[in-house]
Amino acid sequence: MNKREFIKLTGLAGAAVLSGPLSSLATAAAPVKTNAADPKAPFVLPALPYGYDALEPNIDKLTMEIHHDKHHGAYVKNLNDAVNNTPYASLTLEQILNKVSTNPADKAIRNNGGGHYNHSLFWTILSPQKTSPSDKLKAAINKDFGSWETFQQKFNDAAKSVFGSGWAWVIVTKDRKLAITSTPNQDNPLMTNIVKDLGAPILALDVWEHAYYLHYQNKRPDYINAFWNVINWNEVEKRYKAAIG
Ligand code: MN3
Repeated sequence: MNKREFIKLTGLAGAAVLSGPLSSLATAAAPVKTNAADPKAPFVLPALPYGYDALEPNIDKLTMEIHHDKHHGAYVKNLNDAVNNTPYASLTLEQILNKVSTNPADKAIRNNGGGHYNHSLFWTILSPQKTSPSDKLKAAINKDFGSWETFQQKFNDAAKSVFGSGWAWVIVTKDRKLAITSTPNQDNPLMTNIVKDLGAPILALDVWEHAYYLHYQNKRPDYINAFWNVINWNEVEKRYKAAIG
């Protein structure tokens, strides 16, 4: 394997060529693989790193099947269609997020590029194995939020208060601090020209109804509580370390 192939596989390509204040933060971005063999479909749906039923009873099998295969699958297909024959076609996903704007002409790329990035990240920060945050991460949480309980409460409040569809995030800001934020729809904290609270995402929760409605119906708070049982803290830690450099 040559260096270029290695970079592509490990997802570092986008980060390496990004410029601007988020260039180093984007190193922590989800490793989104591209399929260079097919220039008409540069983006591919990543496989789930566990079985569809692996997160039961916290997240049910049917929700995972529809969410990954149909919803995420559609974001990938629509993103490929949207970038085709545009200047975006030659960019990595991280570069697209950095460039995309509120211009209505960017709408499909914004929604589907965000959708592809956000879900690629989301699958990796879930795990059927019980993990726990490291002492290092806990110390950073205590420093930036005061206590674990405050951190958890603030994250839950952010997730509950998204009106309609969107995401709650833990990010590392450019001054290397942890922060909690939320975004509507498929926007995310790497969209330099769109969102106010920018940073490297290390934890994310999808609060679109498609993420929980089959099992939890209108009870979003129950889904948020269950989410804490299936967080892959090893992955969160990896992203935290990459973000603080
Ligand atoms: Mn979703």
